[in-house]
Amino acid sequence: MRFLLFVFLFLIAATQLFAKTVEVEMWTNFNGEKKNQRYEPLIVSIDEGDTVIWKSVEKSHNVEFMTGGVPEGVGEFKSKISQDAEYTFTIPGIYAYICSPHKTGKMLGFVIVGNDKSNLDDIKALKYRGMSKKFAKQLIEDIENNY
Ligand SMILES: [Cu+2]
Repeated sequence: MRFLLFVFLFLIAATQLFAKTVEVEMWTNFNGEKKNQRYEPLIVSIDEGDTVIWKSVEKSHNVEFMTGGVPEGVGEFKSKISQDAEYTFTIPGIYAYICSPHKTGKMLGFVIVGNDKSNLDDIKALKYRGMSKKFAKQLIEDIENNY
Protein backbone atom coordinates (compact mmCIF):
# COMPACT_ATOMS: atom_id res chain seq x y z
CA MET A 1 0.00 0.00 0.00
CA ARG A 2 2.77 2.39 0.92
CA PHE A 3 4.52 1.46 -2.31
CA LEU A 4 1.43 2.34 -4.36
CA LEU A 5 1.23 5.69 -2.64
CA PHE A 6 4.87 6.27 -3.48
CA VAL A 7 4.27 5.40 -7.14
CA PHE A 8 1.28 7.73 -7.21
CA LEU A 9 3.22 10.64 -5.74
CA PHE A 10 6.12 9.97 -8.06
CA LEU A 11 3.83 10.13 -11.09
CA ILE A 12 2.41 13.46 -9.97
CA ALA A 13 5.89 14.87 -9.42
CA ALA A 14 7.05 13.49 -12.78
CA THR A 15 4.20 15.24 -14.60
CA GLN A 16 5.33 18.56 -13.16
CA LEU A 17 8.97 17.77 -13.76
CA PHE A 18 8.58 16.88 -17.41
CA ALA A 19 6.29 19.78 -18.37
CA LYS A 20 7.72 21.31 -21.51
CA THR A 21 7.95 24.84 -22.86
CA VAL A 22 7.49 25.24 -26.60
CA GLU A 23 8.32 28.38 -28.57
CA VAL A 24 6.26 29.86 -31.37
CA GLU A 25 7.66 32.84 -33.26
CA MET A 26 5.61 35.83 -34.39
CA TRP A 27 6.93 37.07 -37.74
CA THR A 28 6.25 40.02 -40.06
CA ASN A 29 8.62 38.98 -42.86
CA PHE A 30 8.81 35.23 -42.40
CA ASN A 31 11.51 33.54 -44.49
CA GLY A 32 12.76 36.95 -45.56
CA GLU A 33 9.56 37.59 -47.55
CA LYS A 34 8.11 41.07 -47.09
CA LYS A 35 4.74 41.21 -45.32
CA ASN A 36 4.69 37.45 -44.82
CA GLN A 37 3.07 37.75 -41.43
CA ARG A 38 2.65 34.45 -39.65
CA TYR A 39 3.38 32.28 -36.67
CA GLU A 40 6.05 29.60 -36.82
CA PRO A 41 5.30 26.79 -36.26
CA LEU A 42 1.63 27.09 -37.23
CA ILE A 43 0.50 24.03 -35.30
CA VAL A 44 1.97 22.72 -32.06
CA SER A 45 0.99 19.54 -30.27
CA ILE A 46 1.74 19.51 -26.55
CA ASP A 47 0.77 17.71 -23.34
CA GLU A 48 -1.41 18.99 -20.54
CA GLY A 49 0.64 21.26 -18.29
CA ASP A 50 2.98 22.36 -21.07
CA THR A 51 3.57 26.04 -21.79
CA VAL A 52 3.78 27.91 -25.08
CA ILE A 53 5.84 31.08 -25.34
CA TRP A 54 5.12 33.24 -28.36
CA LYS A 55 8.26 35.20 -29.22
CA SER A 56 7.86 38.71 -30.60
CA VAL A 57 10.58 38.21 -33.23
CA GLU A 58 9.20 41.13 -35.23
CA LYS A 59 6.89 43.81 -33.82
CA SER A 60 3.13 44.50 -34.01
CA HIS A 61 1.79 41.02 -33.25
CA ASN A 62 0.00 39.35 -30.38
CA VAL A 63 -2.02 36.25 -29.47
CA GLU A 64 -5.77 36.11 -28.94
CA PHE A 65 -7.82 32.94 -28.44
CA MET A 66 -10.74 32.82 -30.89
CA THR A 67 -14.17 33.02 -29.30
CA GLY A 68 -15.57 29.47 -29.39
CA GLY A 69 -12.19 28.22 -30.61
CA VAL A 70 -11.04 26.69 -27.33
CA PRO A 71 -12.15 23.69 -25.24
CA GLU A 72 -14.98 24.16 -22.77
CA GLY A 73 -13.91 25.78 -19.50
CA VAL A 74 -11.04 27.78 -21.01
CA GLY A 75 -11.18 31.53 -20.37
CA GLU A 76 -10.27 34.40 -22.66
CA PHE A 77 -6.66 35.10 -23.49
CA LYS A 78 -5.33 38.18 -25.28
CA SER A 79 -1.73 39.30 -25.05
CA LYS A 80 -0.15 42.72 -25.51
CA ILE A 81 1.01 43.80 -28.97
CA SER A 82 4.77 43.50 -29.68
CA GLN A 83 5.47 41.53 -26.51
CA ASP A 84 6.32 37.92 -25.80
CA ALA A 85 3.30 36.01 -24.54
CA GLU A 86 3.04 32.92 -22.40
CA TYR A 87 0.23 30.49 -21.63
CA THR A 88 0.17 27.18 -19.75
CA PHE A 89 -2.35 24.73 -21.21
CA THR A 90 -4.11 22.58 -18.61
CA ILE A 91 -7.32 21.66 -20.44
CA PRO A 92 -7.07 19.18 -23.34
CA GLY A 93 -8.44 19.96 -26.80
CA ILE A 94 -7.75 22.17 -29.81
CA TYR A 95 -7.11 25.89 -29.37
CA ALA A 96 -7.48 28.31 -32.30
CA TYR A 97 -5.76 31.65 -31.94
CA ILE A 98 -5.23 34.74 -34.05
CA CYS A 99 -3.22 37.94 -34.04
CA SER A 100 -5.70 40.73 -33.24
CA PRO A 101 -4.45 43.26 -35.86
CA HIS A 102 -3.87 40.64 -38.60
CA LYS A 103 -6.68 38.14 -38.19
CA THR A 104 -7.81 38.54 -41.80
CA GLY A 105 -4.35 37.49 -43.02
CA LYS A 106 -2.36 34.38 -42.27
CA MET A 107 -1.84 35.16 -38.59
CA LEU A 108 -3.66 32.14 -37.35
CA GLY A 109 -2.35 29.23 -35.33
CA PHE A 110 -3.43 26.11 -33.48
CA VAL A 111 -2.40 24.32 -30.32
CA ILE A 112 -3.46 20.71 -29.75
CA VAL A 113 -3.30 19.68 -26.11
CA GLY A 114 -3.18 16.06 -24.93
CA ASN A 115 -3.85 14.60 -28.41
CA ASP A 116 -7.48 15.60 -27.90
CA LYS A 117 -9.35 16.58 -31.08
CA SER A 118 -12.85 16.26 -29.63
CA ASN A 119 -13.72 19.93 -30.34
CA LEU A 120 -12.66 19.71 -34.00
CA ASP A 121 -16.22 20.44 -35.19
CA ASP A 122 -16.26 23.69 -33.18
CA ILE A 123 -12.92 24.64 -34.75
CA LYS A 124 -14.30 23.95 -38.24
CA ALA A 125 -17.42 26.02 -37.57
CA LEU A 126 -15.50 29.18 -36.58
CA LYS A 127 -15.77 32.31 -38.72
CA TYR A 128 -12.39 32.84 -40.33
CA ARG A 129 -12.19 36.15 -42.16
CA GLY A 130 -10.58 37.24 -45.42
CA MET A 131 -7.43 35.38 -46.45
CA SER A 132 -7.44 33.39 -43.26
CA LYS A 133 -10.44 31.40 -44.49
CA LYS A 134 -8.47 29.38 -47.03
CA PHE A 135 -5.46 29.21 -44.74
CA ALA A 136 -7.56 27.90 -41.84
CA LYS A 137 -8.98 25.18 -44.08
CA GLN A 138 -5.49 23.96 -44.95
CA LEU A 139 -4.36 23.94 -41.35
CA ILE A 140 -7.49 22.13 -40.15
CA GLU A 141 -6.96 19.47 -42.84
CA ASP A 142 -3.42 19.08 -41.57
CA ILE A 143 -4.73 18.66 -38.01
CA GLU A 144 -7.26 16.06 -39.14
CA ASN A 145 -4.76 13.99 -41.11
CA ASN A 146 -1.44 14.38 -39.36
CA TYR A 147 -2.10 14.86 -35.65
CU1 LIG B 1 0.13 40.02 -36.43
